[in-house]
Amino acid sequence: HRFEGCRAAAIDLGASSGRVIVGVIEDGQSLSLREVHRFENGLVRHGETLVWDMDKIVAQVEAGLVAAVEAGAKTCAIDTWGVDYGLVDSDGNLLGPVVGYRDARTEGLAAALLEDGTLADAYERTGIPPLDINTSVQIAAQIRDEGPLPMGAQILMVPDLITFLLTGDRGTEASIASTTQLVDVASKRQDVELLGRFGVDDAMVPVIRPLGSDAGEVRLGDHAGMRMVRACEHDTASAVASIGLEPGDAFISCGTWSLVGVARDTPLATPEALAAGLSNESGPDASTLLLANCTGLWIAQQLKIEMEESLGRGLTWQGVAEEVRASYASTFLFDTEDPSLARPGDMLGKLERLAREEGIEGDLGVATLFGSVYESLARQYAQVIERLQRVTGDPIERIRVIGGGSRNAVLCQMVADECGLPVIAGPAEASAVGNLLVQFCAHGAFCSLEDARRAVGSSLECGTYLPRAASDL
Ligand code: LFR
Repeated sequence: HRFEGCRAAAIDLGASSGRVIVGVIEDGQSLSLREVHRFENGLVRHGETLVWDMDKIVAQVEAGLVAAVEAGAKTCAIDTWGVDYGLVDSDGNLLGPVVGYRDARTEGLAAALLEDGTLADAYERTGIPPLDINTSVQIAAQIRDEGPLPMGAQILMVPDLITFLLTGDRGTEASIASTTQLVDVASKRQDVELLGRFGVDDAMVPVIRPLGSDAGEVRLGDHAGMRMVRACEHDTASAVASIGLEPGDAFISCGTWSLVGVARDTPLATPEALAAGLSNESGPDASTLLLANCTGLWIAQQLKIEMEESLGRGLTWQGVAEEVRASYASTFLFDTEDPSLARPGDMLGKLERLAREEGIEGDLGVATLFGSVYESLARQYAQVIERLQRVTGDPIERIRVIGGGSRNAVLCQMVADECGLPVIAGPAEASAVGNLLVQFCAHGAFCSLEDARRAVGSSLECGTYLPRAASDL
């Protein structure tokens, strides 16, 4: 039976948590998920710099993989956030910390690189707008601060770095590579000329390997035998891989970030798309994800931590949602893309200032604060949906909210209302599901991702939210 032994582990790392999820195909038609390991993640200070604690992350991933082997998983694959990288020398040593995209070293640098010509044609070439978080911009900041990259060093994106540390295999994959702003949008190969402008020669970037290819055996001591597969290593692409998008569908992949976009057969790197702030990232099945990089649950996550401190009690997401549902009345809306909100620290103070600018004084409370965050996010997403329709000329008729944010019923309803469109919410573990489906295809259990989704789609939980007329609100 071709489904026999069809067990795989997804390592899904987000900015606020990491998890290892074992997926099993039962009878060829339902996918069951079991989270075997979860840990908290977040940027930590290393002197003045915001970095990822790679030792902790790798140790946690290994603990998760041991549990996954014990649960019978035969393969694993990893997906993570985009843009961040580590440098590895020819002996395989990690050179310096892995700096996080929220670090201030790149502040204003994308605009400066645009101005001096380095990134002048980068959008046409790569399909990625000049953003301070891009790998390209981070490399420029590193070279500015530390001098040329060491001879023989290789730039490994976070999932590639972890793959290397687990198996010794050096390589990358199209979706994560596309977040660097250093890959040619048409050929999906490294843009050697653009790399050269950053002082990077092509030996410093690994080869882009095909989806589903083998990345070696995981070195797990006594727990031998597990192999690593290259899935869509960018969590956004993995999340989109979990759902079958119909014509007229847009997606919102909602976690710490929200990626609002559509899947297309071809890139759209026109001046209009650039003016609309749209990225062309590499998606599953050779698709291009035309999307805007929006703030997701980040503001709410930071707010929750600070509110817990100031209230002196724990808050649960469920409890927050109930308070918002019971007593939120639209009060103040703000620009969720305000750059000051992207950096950690004093989120409460920043929101109180924004509220005062709208003439709202006094203690805001949980319902008003979180309700305003969610409504402001929903309004931002509705604006992006408008922009996507205008730039592509294709009407959007339905929204798929995927990722952790799909569990947030208040937010999903607000998205439906603000966009005036039905929302299908789920799967919540979209990135892990997309990651697993690529592995099952690599095992030969399905002929294509489409085939895999068709087989297991109905076993994935999804909810529906219909837009309410303004008069019902
Ligand atoms: C989401 C995500 C976004 C990317 C951001 C920073 O987790 O991968 O797609 O723009 O993180 O890397």
